[in-house]
Amino acid sequence: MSSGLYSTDKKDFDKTLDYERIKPYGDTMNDGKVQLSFTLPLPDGDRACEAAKILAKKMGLQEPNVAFHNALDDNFTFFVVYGNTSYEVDYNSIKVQSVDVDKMSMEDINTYIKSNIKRKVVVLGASTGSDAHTVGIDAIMNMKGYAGHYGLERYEMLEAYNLGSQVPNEEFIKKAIELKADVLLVSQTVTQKNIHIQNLTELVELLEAEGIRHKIILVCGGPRITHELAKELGYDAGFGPGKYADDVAAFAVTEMVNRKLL
Ligand code: B12
Repeated sequence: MSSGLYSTDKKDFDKTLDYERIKPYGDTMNDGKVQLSFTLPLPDGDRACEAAKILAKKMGLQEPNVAFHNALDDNFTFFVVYGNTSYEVDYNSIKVQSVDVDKMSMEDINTYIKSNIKRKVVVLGASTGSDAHTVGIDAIMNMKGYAGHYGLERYEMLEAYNLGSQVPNEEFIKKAIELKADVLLVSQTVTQKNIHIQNLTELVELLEAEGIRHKIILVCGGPRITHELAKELGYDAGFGPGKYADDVAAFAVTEMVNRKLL
């Protein structure tokens, strides 16, 4: 659990900075400048720009300016509006649940496995249920990696299998048993009508019914996944945007060692 509390010495770069009253930064500290983009189902023109400004004011933006507007077609216009927000946030009061593990590089993780687990770790990943999005799970698993982070297939001490998308939970578990997987990685992107919760919950229930949940490190990820949600649903961890193969691998291998799943 990290609270995000800031020590006062961090204020040294600007004396007017108050972590209990954080406002967006535009040109000067605390000016509250924000930029907002949206589309209105209106033809481009002066009246549409005025509509965009009125809407921005109703959203709490003071002195809104339409910085950019562009007709998408005859009936829709895209806007970028710039203005000052009247709101602020108490940063010191914010508490978030985050995965608590030291950063490790691919090399560190391989060395850690060699010293502590002394065999290859089997990792099985998929985008499950009806979810057809593969880019997230590929980012984590593919050899070539993503955003400068090699995927798990590249790790010398991991045996990584990516089943792709639309994998039914039953099939995923069958493969996990067949491969004697140590770590299961589930990707969920679509959240319409809470389908991700349904898919993720069903997987936990099926693993429990098979009597193997406690033997496995179970991790989910995706654009709307938080660590807090993952824990609530019975997962060991959850990872969202900005997290990569090394983050999940570091968590999985330390968790295996902590839980003595060797
Ligand atoms: C590409 C795309 C598609 C492609 C997918 C192709 C493919 N092979 O993957 C296609 C065209 C097939 C598609 C289809 C649909 N899509 Co789509 N799609 C997208 C799009 C544009 C990009 C998603 C993406 O690739 N992101 C890049 C990856 C790298 O990011 P990421 O998934 O977040 O992954 C990172 C982290 O989340 C994390 N992570 C992800 N998974 C995992 C797993 C683990 C274990 C870990 C540790 C970490 C992790 O690590 C990654 C790297 O940091 C998004 C919009 C957007 N710009 O985000 C919409 C979007 C996701 N799609 C959406 C929708 C609605 C659909 C459809 C339902 C549309 C329709 N009506 O048919 C269908 C659903 C089909 C289905 N059955 O699933 C919505 C989802 C809304 C919602 N919240 O539910 C979005 C947000 C678009 C929108 N604004 O409406 N889509």
